[in-house]
Amino acid sequence: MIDEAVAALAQAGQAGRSPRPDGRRREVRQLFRLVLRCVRAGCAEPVIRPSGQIAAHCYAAGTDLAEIQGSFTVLAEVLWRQLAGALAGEQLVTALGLLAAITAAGKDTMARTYLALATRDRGGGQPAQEPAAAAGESGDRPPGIVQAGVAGQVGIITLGDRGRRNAISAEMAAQVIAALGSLRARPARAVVLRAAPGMDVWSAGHDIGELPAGQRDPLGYDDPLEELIRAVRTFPAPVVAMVHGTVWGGALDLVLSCDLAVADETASFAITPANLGLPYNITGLLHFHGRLPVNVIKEMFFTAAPVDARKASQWLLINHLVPQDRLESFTLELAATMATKSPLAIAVIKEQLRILSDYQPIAAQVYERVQGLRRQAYDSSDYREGLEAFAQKRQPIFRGT
Ligand code: KGA
Repeated sequence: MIDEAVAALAQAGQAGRSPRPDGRRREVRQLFRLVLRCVRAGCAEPVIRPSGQIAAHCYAAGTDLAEIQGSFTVLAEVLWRQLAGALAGEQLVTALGLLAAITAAGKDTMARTYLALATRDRGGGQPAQEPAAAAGESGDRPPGIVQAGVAGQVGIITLGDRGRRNAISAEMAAQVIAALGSLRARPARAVVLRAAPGMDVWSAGHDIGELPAGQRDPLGYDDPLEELIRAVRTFPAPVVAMVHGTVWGGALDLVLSCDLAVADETASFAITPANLGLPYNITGLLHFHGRLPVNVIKEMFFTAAPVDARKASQWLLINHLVPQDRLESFTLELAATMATKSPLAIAVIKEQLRILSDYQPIAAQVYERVQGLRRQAYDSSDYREGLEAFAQKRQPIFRGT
């Protein structure tokens, strides 16, 4: 099997960092041992820490992230074929599900470690965090700005940066992505995303201080909030936004990217790029477009005004509006119900819906034209004014230039 994996890796051209065959064999053995440990344990947990170490080692060696993740994919494909040949029926489904969880957890951890190291080296100055710290599961670490816990088979991720009103910084995004990775490995069958109890802001949206000051796409593919939204949309189980308090800007994109949303009467929802002079990104607009009628989208984007919970319920921004004292129990019950259903069927249906709603054939010229229009806005003095006004705690004065 190891020979087959080595050959497959060579064929895929994904073993570039260790070109000698014995180097490849060592890597494959190392990954293979990890996978076997997980299979024996019946969960993906044992793959997490070593995957982080492998990623850190490769980062230091200058190896591309795609290359190390590619090794994992090739190994999983080889194992997949072996399992499919050796098992059948329910046993095969269980084994393949476990293999998928192991591969996903390994690749997730690698990506998170890489991201944390790259963020640190880009000038964040913070040491890279171990994934467990972000998931808050070790019990002996100081709590981060994000905590993760479990109730039965339901994972609960809590945004708890009270001082910054849960503004989504690169650090917060990385911690939520890490928590999702750890819940994926467990595996949790549903996840609730919430703000810490008592907060009256669910999230103040993108950390405005971390938006680029102009001449660069403010919401590019690698933006931390975009990465977080993708992590939620590709999480292989339902993610439920439980909303108490106000939701601002990109945080609304995050709520709409969750599979369901439940809110209480304190909730309100505002999408605010017009307050910043910021040209929202195409992917983000599509998230709104896939969920809401265009007149609602326009009113929300053009006024940037908060929509209260009652109206949000009428406009179908949320699935359920419940009394404040029922919010937690209602949301957990809903998540627990989904957790009893077939996880494979749910994961597949969620992925199909994501693929179908992301499918937007668009001509290259049209795409370039839209990007050109957006560039006019983020290169404008209005956008700089929007950022400066926020930093100076005053109303912006927009001139349309
Ligand atoms: N980014 C960075 N810092 C923020 C922040 C944000 N989005 N929101 C709040 N803060 C900081 C704020 O500067 C202050 O810092 C602290 O959090 C408490 O906020 O203590 P400091 O250093 O002064 P504040 O304003 O004192 O709290 P509040 O009076 O309770 O008011 C809470 C709200 C949420 C109403 C207020 O902070 C606010 O309006 N925040 C901005 C909301 C917003 O417009 N978000 C949109 C971000 O843009 C976005 O997501 C995108 C991509 N978009 O719109 O296109």
